[in-house]
Amino acid sequence: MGLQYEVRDGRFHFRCEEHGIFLQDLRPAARYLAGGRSESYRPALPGTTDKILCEPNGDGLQFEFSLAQQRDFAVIHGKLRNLGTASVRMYEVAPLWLPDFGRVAVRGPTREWMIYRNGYQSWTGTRSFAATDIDPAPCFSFVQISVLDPQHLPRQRPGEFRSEIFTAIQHRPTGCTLLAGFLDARTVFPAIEIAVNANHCTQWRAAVDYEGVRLEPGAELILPPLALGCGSDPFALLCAYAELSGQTMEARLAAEKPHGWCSWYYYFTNVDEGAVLENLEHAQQLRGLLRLDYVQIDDGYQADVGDWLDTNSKFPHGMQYLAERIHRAGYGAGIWLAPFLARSTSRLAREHPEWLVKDEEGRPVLALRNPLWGWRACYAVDCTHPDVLEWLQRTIATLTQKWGFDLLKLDFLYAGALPGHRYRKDVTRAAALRIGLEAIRRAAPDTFLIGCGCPFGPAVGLVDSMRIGPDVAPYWSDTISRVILRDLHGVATKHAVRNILSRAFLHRRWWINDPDCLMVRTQSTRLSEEEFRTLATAIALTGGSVVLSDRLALFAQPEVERLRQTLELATDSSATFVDVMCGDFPDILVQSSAEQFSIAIFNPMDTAATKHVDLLRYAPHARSLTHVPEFWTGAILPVRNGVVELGLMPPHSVRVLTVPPV
Ligand code: 9PG
Repeated sequence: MGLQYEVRDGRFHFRCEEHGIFLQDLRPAARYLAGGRSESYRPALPGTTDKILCEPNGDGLQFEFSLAQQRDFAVIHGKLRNLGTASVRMYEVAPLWLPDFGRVAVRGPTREWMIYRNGYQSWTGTRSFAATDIDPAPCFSFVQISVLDPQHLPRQRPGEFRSEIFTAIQHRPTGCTLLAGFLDARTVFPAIEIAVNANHCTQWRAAVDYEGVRLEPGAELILPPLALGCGSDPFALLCAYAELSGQTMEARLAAEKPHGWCSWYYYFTNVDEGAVLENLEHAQQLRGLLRLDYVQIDDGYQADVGDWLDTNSKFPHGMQYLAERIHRAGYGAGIWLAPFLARSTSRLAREHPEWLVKDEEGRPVLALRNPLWGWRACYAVDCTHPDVLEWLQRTIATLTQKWGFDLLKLDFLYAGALPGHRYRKDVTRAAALRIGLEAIRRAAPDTFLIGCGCPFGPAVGLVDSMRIGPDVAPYWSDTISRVILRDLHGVATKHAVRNILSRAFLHRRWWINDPDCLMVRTQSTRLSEEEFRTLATAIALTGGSVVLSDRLALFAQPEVERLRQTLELATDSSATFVDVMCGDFPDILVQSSAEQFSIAIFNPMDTAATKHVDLLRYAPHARSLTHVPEFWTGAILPVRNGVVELGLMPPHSVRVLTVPPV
């Protein structure tokens, strides 16, 4: 039984007695500018649930809602109409907003709650927080722009959260969970904003930012539908929500996920033609082991950031030559670019300053300072400029149709949605990004597109795959990731693994999840054996692509063995359960398919910990087992009263128990 809903006393009420979930006395709200006046419209609702037509206000704004049951969710569909005679500029529009006297509660006191906070883009650390925690932002604003939405930085006060597109709140002791999520985020950035006191939410706003877009007389805004659901398995709720929203947004789901090789995590910007050819040659030796679908050249070939068709001197024969060589070796050819970034020194930025997103003073907006590119300012490309769209299509058509690349890794896409002034004034930042991505898709209808550094909604239905976490690195964490990135956001294997787990349910529902690369090397890395296994387990058991990023010439027995084991564990299906609500880092994952049933237990902590797992809780079908094997070590562990003792688990380690499939 799902949430019951009614409209009473002019307000929305949702409740589920079974799970102790109440959303009481909520109202819709809109903020807008009319003739320079800042106004709000927060009407009472008439008492029906199928066509809720609100009283228009003095400026002629009118909300219309309908409530419907869609699968296990109660869904609010809404429209905002301008019946007035003057155009208004819309800012925040919330189908559900909590006035002072309302209440949103989940079973018990908020100190027993966990709140899932989804991040803005691929690299934003995503985890659940205790309701009294602080959601931390990186230290410097030039770092913040590369992982957060500069328009909506976290408030960094205890108990205040903004979760992009969707959220879940769980009463931890009973498991009772409320899920709230918008079903369509393709052209807007919707979010759920929450603040709590001891017993319930004092703020609860499911809102869409229209950023001042005009609503002309007679026109209407269709709000993205908002789904509310409840249950006691938050991961199952998130899966069901991802399924429904993925269908609403017409997600693109490739039949098969490709495996590949990527130059970045061994060569970084030092990649050259010789390195690509060398790896191409050594890739042949992996043939019996790994179905390698593509070889992808990452950052480092371009003359400058923005000038994607000009190659630097490390690639003397140009990129078409390399694409041909890759094809001749029997692989698909992949190439990286950051289509919405231009470095100040690039031909693009110098010849077309009018193509850049501008600030109030007309200066180009800063999009990135990257130490690997010499710290020089990179600017954001204005995807709403008609000449930019033409340039984009020409560039993409050259890379794919002329040069023959079959796969594009589209990076730093957040730049396309940075706040600022654009050529078109009638579109949101999200819509601007989507316009750019649409142009790319038009120019390359059959190319496998991977989004990276990308706000999620605008890419659904356009990319085939999406990076769902920060970059891996040949280390677990470092001072920068711990201090500046607050142990949460940006580059670090720890941060990558956290997001691979916390966003696992999006796989094959919004796209193919890209967990980032696997490094199997045993040299030139600070990752320990345990840390390697943790990364490999997270990648293998969440179903995403396996992409190697090592120098293949250095592969010896240990590397081959690591790869063989990882592939033995790898699956194509989304995880069946991840304890995403347990706090900083999910520590249990279950993968159940026709071929395998695996339970992974993580110790993400910096200290060793004694752990056990209640096998029957996760694998009730394994009742008769007296022993289970641990996948990585081959150790056989006894099952006593349904419990497996894992002993002292070292820091950053994992144990994978494999039981027969259901
Ligand atoms: C290439 C890399 C790889 C990698 C991407 C992305 O803030 N920064 O300076 C920053 C630099 C690199 C980065 C992310 C952020 O990584 O995720 O796989 O393609 O670009 O430059």
